[in-house]
Amino acid sequence: MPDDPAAAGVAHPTVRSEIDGGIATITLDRPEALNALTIPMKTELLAAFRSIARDRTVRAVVLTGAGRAFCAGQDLKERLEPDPTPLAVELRERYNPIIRAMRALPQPIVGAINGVAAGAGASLAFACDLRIAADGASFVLAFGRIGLVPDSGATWFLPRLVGPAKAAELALLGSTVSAVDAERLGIVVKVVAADELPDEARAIATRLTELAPLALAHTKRALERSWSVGLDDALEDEAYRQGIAGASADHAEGLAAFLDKRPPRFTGE
Ligand code: T3D
Repeated sequence: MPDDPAAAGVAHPTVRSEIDGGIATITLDRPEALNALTIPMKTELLAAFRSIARDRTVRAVVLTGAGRAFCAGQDLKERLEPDPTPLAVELRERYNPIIRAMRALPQPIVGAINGVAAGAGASLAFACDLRIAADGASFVLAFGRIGLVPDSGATWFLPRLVGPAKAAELALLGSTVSAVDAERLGIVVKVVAADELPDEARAIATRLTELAPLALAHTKRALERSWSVGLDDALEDEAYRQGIAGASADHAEGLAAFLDKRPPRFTGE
């Protein structure tokens, strides 16, 4: 599948990507199907993340959905079309590359969860670095209801977000988690009124744009790596990354700004 949506023959993009003020906003844009993921949409989403990864003007990303849902996961109607791709292949070739691209992205991703995040839509939300939710949003691991296993990273992210016991409950029972409960469980950092969500998400993203990009990228990687190593390795990993950050122009700028009592102007160098 080509990376370029135009090359993929996509007449009406289903993923919008706009860059403004160092923030890339990616909007899943099939509101009539609750932003359920089709093959072209997954191709466009992966292309959007890959493009942002190469764009040094982008300091933070907001991922959200158009209309009343964040994302209802796999488009189930597409699965009923003749000769669908086997599920394992679909995951390996289309879903997993998106999740890997999100986690490898140097820029932090703020999930602006505007409505229901179901199935792989919940996984997309979990793969963001931070999440903020509208008061009517919800999360549901709907996989079991259609005889499937949680995928696209759900079994990896969820225990890390909420702990093993709650993860087992949510994954096995497929219980719906309201926005308020998601905040209580630590899945989202904040719940806001729906009409305030875009501005609140942008405010968090703006704070991220004001920080040193290289340090943020290494912080993201160090946090992720910490889950698979012991304390000794984590200490060494921090020392390695701090060696890089400490030699950066941004660290020198941060020190100078502190002494001058002015805001730092980070460049990512
Ligand atoms: O390739 C592979 O399959 C492997 C990867 C799998 C990953 C997965 O994501 S598997 C899980 C797939 N997702 C689901 O099972 C969720 C299905 N949807 C729902 O359970 C509910 O729609 C929601 C809980 C998300 C929302 O419920 P509600 O009551 O607010 O809305 P609704 O009335 O059910 O849906 C509104 C419309 O969206 C409706 O269309 P219509 O009847 O008005 O024309 C509905 O069919 C459509 N829609 C909702 N989800 C999907 C969908 N259309 C296609 N695919 C969907 N996933």
